[in-house]
Amino acid sequence: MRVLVLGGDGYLGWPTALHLSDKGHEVAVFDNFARRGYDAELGVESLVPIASLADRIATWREVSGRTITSYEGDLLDAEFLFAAVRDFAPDTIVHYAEQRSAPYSMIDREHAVYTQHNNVVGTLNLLYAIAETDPAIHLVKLGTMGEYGTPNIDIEEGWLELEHNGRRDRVLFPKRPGSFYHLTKVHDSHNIEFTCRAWGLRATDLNQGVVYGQQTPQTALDPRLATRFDYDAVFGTVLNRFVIQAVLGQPLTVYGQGTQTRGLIDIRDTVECIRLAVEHPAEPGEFRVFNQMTESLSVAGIAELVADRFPGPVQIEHLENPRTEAPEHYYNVKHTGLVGLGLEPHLLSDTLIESMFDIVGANKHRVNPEKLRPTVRWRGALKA
Ligand code: NAD
Ligand code: USQ
Repeated sequence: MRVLVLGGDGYLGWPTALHLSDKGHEVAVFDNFARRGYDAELGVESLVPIASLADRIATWREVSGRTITSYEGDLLDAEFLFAAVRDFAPDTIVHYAEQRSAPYSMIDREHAVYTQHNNVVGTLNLLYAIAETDPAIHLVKLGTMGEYGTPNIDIEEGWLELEHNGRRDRVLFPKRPGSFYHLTKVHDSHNIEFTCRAWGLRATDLNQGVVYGQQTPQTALDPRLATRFDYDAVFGTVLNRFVIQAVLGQPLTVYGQGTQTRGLIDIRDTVECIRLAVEHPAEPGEFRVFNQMTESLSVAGIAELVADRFPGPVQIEHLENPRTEAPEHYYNVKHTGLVGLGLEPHLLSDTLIESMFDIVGANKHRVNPEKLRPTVRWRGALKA
């Protein structure tokens, strides 16, 4: 298949492009390098050095003999986007190209507006590009488990069968997201579902949990193929951050009591889920939703697991939670759709955590320890 990966220079987009190329698909990546720009803005860098997109692509060609096409541009530039879609003529578009940090979206009004504009308008441009170029293109869109929040009922895969006053209907599962970033994913889901209904587009919305890990079999082939590894309090995600903090001898920063529970997934399963969705497309007019996570863990549980595996003393520190989130809540998520397509999950293992300790150990001199403590407060956004 011909697959265009939007956000193909990012943490997940690059390993996905390699995985799909490795499996024999014709792959192109599209990116505006906004993510490298946030690093410059925040004064941080990926813990693991990352090559330029051109060097990554040249290395992949050297290592595998396979070609990846690249389009350097912005989803907000509709003319460029339409031209790229026409030029590459994909069967599938995998859409990762959004501002993905909840804290970044909560810095102040400018960052909230940037995030909503970038994500929602970018996706809307894409829906028009698909509809006007070739409505048969299958859109595989990255959503997030955080769209649902933490409701006091079981979380279904996108849709809910409902009985109300004696009548039944199938409705989109109610959403209660926890940041302006997570809200963009809800807005996207509604826009995408509408275009499936109104224009007959076909889409798979993947509500993904927090990703951990940094290597896939393809990125491990050459250091120039490495994907990014974020440690800072704005872009670093919880398990990756705790592993890095343990190696640095810094306390693991558990927000509140750590009783919040989240869905998680190994980066190797992320790229495989995308392959499965690509190779088993939604039907024309179908808005299909999968919950892309493999297990649920509490934040305190993740900290204990990392501390337990680390071969040295580790301090766990409970900070006042900078976010607004439910400390105690019910969490029971259905996630059978991708397993039904053939996913064989890598559950969190000692081996994986230990391999991450090694990756961090080799690069720990690159960390700026001042960027580890959270500075963005959910109510702080009001002051700007
Ligand atoms: P990332 O920031 O590393 O990658 C996103 C890429 O998209 C970047 O390379 C960025 O430059 C590009 N981009 C952003 N806006 C763009 C625009 N307007 N035009 C062109 N390119 C643009 O993020 P990631 O961690 O790889 O996440 C990828 C996707 O997966 C995001 O949509 C995110 O919401 C979702 N997701 C991530 C996680 C996680 O734990 N990392 C979990 C669930 C869902
Ligand atoms: N947390 C801590 N200490 C830390 C960092 C985080 O206790 O040092 C807690 C947070 O309070 C939260 C949980 O860990 O309860 C997860 O936080 P996170 O920063 O790892 O994840 P989140 O902000 O939800 O965002 C990440 C990605 C985002 C993706 C989302 C999936 O950045 O792109 O959409 O995970 S989900 O959480 O399922 O919505």
